[in-house]
Amino acid sequence: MSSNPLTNAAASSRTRTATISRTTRETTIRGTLNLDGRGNAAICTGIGFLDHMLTALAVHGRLDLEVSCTGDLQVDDHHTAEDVAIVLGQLIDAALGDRAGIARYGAAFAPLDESLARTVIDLCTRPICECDLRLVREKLGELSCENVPHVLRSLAISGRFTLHVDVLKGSNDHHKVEAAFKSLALALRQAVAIDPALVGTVASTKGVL
Ligand SMILES: [Mn+2]
Repeated sequence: MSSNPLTNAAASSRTRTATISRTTRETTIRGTLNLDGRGNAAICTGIGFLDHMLTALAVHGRLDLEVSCTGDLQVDDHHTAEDVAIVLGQLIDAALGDRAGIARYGAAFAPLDESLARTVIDLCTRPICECDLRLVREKLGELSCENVPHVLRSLAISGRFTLHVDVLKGSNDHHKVEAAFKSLALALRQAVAIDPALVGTVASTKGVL
C-alpha cells in the first residue's frame, strides 16, 4: 500500500483534460489526459508490458495520455503498477468533471488473434471491478500476471466506475491481456463520449452521477 500520497489535480470540464502529480515513498508519477484526444500516447512506467497496455488503451480509446513513473522496481512491480493505475483513474475522474452529458455506458469486445475479451463499463460513481482474465503465466515481461486484475481494480476504484472485464477465450496470455485492454479502450471511448441528447443533464434516473 502507498502512504502519504501528495496528489494535485486540475481539470477543466470544457476541455475534458486533467494533469496529476502524485508522490509517495514508493512512486513518483506524473500524468496528463485528454479524453477527446487522437490516441497520442507517451507512456514510461518502467514496466515495459504495462507501457504496452496503456499505449493500447490510449490508441484504441482515442485518448491523449502521458504517464511517467519512477517507482521502487527494486522491490517488485506491485507499487508501480498499482500507483500508475490509481493515477490513471484519478485522471479519468478529474477529466470527466461532473460527468454531465456523457453516454455513461460502454460495452465492447476485442479480439487479438485466438483471444477474445469483453469489457462492460458504467461511469457511475460506484467503484466496482469484476474481472476474469484466465491467466496462467506468472509474468508478462516485468509485469506479474497477478497485478493485471489489480491494475484494473485500482483503475475502477480511483476512477469511480463499475468495470467488468472478461477474457472469453484464448491460449496466449500476452494476447489475453492485450485483448482485455483493447476492449477496455473501446468501451471507455463509448462511455466517455458526449451524447448530444444529454447535454446539460446526466444519464441517471437519480438525476446525478
Ligand atoms: Mn502485444
